[in-house]
Amino acid sequence: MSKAPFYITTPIYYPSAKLHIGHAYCTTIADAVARYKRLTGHEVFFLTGSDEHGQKIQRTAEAQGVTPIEYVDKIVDSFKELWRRLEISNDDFIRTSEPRHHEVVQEVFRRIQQNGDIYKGEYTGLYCTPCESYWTEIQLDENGCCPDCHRPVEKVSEEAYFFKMSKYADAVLKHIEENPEFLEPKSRRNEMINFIKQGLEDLCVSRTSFDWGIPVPGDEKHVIYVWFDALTNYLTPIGFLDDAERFKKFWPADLHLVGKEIVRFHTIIWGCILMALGIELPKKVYGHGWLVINGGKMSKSKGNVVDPMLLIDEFSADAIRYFLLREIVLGQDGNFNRDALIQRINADLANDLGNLLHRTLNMINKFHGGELRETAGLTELDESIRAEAVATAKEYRALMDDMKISDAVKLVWKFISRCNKYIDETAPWKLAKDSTQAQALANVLYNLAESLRIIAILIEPFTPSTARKILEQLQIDNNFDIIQFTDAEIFGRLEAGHRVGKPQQLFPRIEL
Ligand code: ME8
Repeated sequence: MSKAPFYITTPIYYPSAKLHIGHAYCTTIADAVARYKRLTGHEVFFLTGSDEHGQKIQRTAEAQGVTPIEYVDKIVDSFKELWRRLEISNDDFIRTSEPRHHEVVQEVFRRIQQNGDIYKGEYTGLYCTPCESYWTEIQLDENGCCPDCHRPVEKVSEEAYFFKMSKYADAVLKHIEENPEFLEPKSRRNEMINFIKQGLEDLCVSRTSFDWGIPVPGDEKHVIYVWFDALTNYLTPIGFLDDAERFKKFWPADLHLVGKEIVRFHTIIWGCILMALGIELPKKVYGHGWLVINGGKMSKSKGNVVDPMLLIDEFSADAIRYFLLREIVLGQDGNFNRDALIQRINADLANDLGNLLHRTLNMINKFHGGELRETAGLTELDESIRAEAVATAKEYRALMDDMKISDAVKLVWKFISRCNKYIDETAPWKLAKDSTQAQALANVLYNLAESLRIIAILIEPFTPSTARKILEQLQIDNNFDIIQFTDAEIFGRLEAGHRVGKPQQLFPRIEL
């Protein structure tokens, strides 16, 4: 059976500095979705990358006495290293400085220009260099600064190319209004509808004041506006220019996951570009919230950034992934707090999950020499834990399909707590002392091992390394290229006679 394709993207990150935990948040959510989709039998293409052009990068490189490409090469290596350590399962990494991307951007520009939707004119406007964004007078904040980053804007005047966004405004508005699933959550959708209703001006899509960018085809003193260049990255690796079949398979993208401040670019500007190209719009743009520290956005200029690499060194990638996915409700802002992180590690990972695994394997080893036995004559309690396992997998699927990721995490941990309670209720150490209870003991130990097998599959999108470790200790093949979500939907896959391994600690407790 051919697998349904699923194309998911993160934004491509600016290599203007090292990435912080806020960037890692975005990529971790995308990774959880990508892994879940693979588990449920999709052919996933998961893209992330780096957005390397623009005046800001050029200026930073100059200030450091290196060329832009020398500057970005080093930073992009650090992105890749972070994603490797965080176990991000991206299928490709697009760099906008790559020739494959230049070709696509120039072709997109050329096609729109040939249609008459890109024209030459004179631009006078207010530009925020750090955000690479043009603003109109009315959009500025109360101090006359950039409404996003609140830094001063510059008045620029130059010959430039314009993209006829105004021509597509109504069509994009209609698309947003008529397709509620196109832009989520709902709050973002209302913002964009209001934004378009205020009127869209044509967009300036070229600059002449610097040259670190992709040249306008046939007029090389202009470079293409960095957002026009960046958004087009989503078309580059799926065969837009060179593989029509592959392009048809993966486009329209199933999900562009982006931070809330760039929803405007991904729905309105990108929507207009795609319409001008005569290409379908992505199926969904999801605008997530920000990771904040004491209520303010984490940013380099505020000096409040948290380095994900150091957190991984200290607590492990899975602990960080768990915290981000569990603590922050997708679509809302969430607070990053070290004490809260440590509490989650201790309570949920070391205690609830770690103890369940440890106690289960310990008892199977101690009472049954590490072997699972045939079950028979189940009690109501035994039946209820089995029913709850199956119900958990079912509800989990519904939540994940609905992007309710933190709810899905909580649901699995509710089942983990239920399993721990089952141990307390059945008291296997007492059953082991009573020879008339041999079957009851076999039933409890089997149910626990089987529940852990299911838990391991359900947590793989969140904490992949922990999932593999649990299966390894249960001595079950832990190759997630083969394991499917359906393996978690059926209780009773483990065979009597199966031998489990010795327990090993999953998460050490952290002293506060
Ligand atoms: O915007 N919390 O790049 P970028 C949550 N190059 N998310 C955060 C965050 C925080 N504290 N800080 C940043 C760009 N992000 C463009 C994208 S796509 C064609 C071009 C998220 O490196 C932010 O919301 O500034 C955004 O989605 C992503 O990191 C990249 O930000």
